Amino acid sequence: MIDVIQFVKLRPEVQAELEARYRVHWKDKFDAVAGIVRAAVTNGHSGPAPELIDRMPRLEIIASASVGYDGIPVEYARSKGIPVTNTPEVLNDDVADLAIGLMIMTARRLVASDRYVRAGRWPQEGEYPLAQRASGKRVGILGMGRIGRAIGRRAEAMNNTVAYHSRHPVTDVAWRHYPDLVELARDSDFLIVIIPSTPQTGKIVSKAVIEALGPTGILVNVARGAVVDEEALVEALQSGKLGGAGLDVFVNEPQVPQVLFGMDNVVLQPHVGSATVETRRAMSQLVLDNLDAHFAGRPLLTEIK
Ligand code: 8YV
Repeated sequence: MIDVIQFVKLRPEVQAELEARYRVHWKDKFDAVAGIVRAAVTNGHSGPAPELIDRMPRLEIIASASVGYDGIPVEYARSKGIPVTNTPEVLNDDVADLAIGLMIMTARRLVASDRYVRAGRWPQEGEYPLAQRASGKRVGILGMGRIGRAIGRRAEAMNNTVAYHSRHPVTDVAWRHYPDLVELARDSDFLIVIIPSTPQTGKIVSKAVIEALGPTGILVNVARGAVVDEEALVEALQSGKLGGAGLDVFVNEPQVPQVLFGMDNVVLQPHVGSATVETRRAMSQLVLDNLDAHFAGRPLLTEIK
């Protein structure tokens, strides 16, 4: 049997299949099994770091249950001849749903108004203050990959005008491309962030971008905390320079800036973009399928190039 080390668990039904076909070891036994493992199962934020890769001389493949791979040293692994796979496509709809959900929830103040009902304030205080529309507006998307396209289609179905910023215009969408992110933010009511976290995209949503979005603008981040200047974001929300924010991701997860907890114009989620049983099952299955393909000598299904 082929030895596999797991840095994260898969969904139970896929985990059972993995255990039926491979000899599985957990990361807490790393020292004992580093010399024999030929595959590592991980996700976008759980490594293994280069030092650990160096300590696994027989490692042939790293399979990640995530689309993002900012926490995996992909180039380092590849330089050692170890391919890395991720799970693109299968989570597009879930992440796009959450992005649009956050856009609506933040604009319409759905979480704050839910709290209003639960606190028994409706009969006492009457009508809840008016919110903002989430349709018929201008939606800017930062990042126009697979998930960006799925978000754009949904935003458009709500009669929003869609525009986007990415390094290069993409040829298969008709939406307007903005070469300048500040300009896109200035021309948007909502800015939805779905760009990979890389050294180049760190804090790409800067103070200038946030302030260009402005006092009635809403920022939605379903990418990674690191791509937003979180300090500038908090400050802009406190001072009213930004209208609101719907956030699924943070710089220092699971820590969230506590000052956001009291803000009714902010909706917070615990990094759940892909967190449905259907999608997590599909992600797990793709991890297993990549391992199976590799050890059967077939081409990998979703290798990160
Ligand atoms: C989860 C994600 O964080 O796919 C990604 O990049 O951010 C998420 O799906 C996670 O990796 C699930 O294990």
